[in-house]
Parts: sequence; structure tokens; C-alpha cells
Amino acid sequence: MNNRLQCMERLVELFEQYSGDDNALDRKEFRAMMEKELQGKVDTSDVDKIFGKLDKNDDGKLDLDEYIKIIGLLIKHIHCKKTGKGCGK
Ligand SMILES: [Ca+2]
Ligand SMILES: [Ca+2]
Repeated sequence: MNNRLQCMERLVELFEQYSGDDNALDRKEFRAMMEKELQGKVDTSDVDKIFGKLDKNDDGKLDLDEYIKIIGLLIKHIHCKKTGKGCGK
């Protein structure tokens, strides 16, 4: 297995670990996850912004369908940090 696949598998594990019995991440769970697991990769101030972008139906929770879009957002975020390009789009 290559690193990228391991990384995605890790993201799924994190969802399972932090989402709890309702199988969805609320804002608090999401923040705890991001702060603990992605330290240094994403600023704490960005976490709420990312949550808002991911929570498409605005119910305050991320189900798995919403959560998987984090992969795209993280890629954009890291790319923006590295190159200064594509930020805020
Ligand atoms: Ca939950
Ligand atoms: Ca939602």
C-alpha cells in the first residue's frame, strides 16, 4: 500500500474514532480531531471555517458523505500554504 492510501485510510479511522455513536462529527468532535491529529498542518483558526465548508446541509454535524470532502479541502489548503496559489477558492 502506498502512503496516499494509508493517509486516506487514516482519515477514515479518525472519523470512526471521533464521531461516536451517532456516526457523525459535531463541531466539538471535529475540532478535537483536527487539533490532535493534524497539528501544524491546519491552523486552529481555520478549523471552524473548514467545518462550515464541509457541513453542506448546515445541521452542525459532518456525516461520512460530508467528511470525505475534507480530503479535497486539505489538499487545497496544503497547496495554498506551500505555493500561495489557489487560496480561498
Ligand atoms: Ca458524534
Ligand atoms: Ca451536515
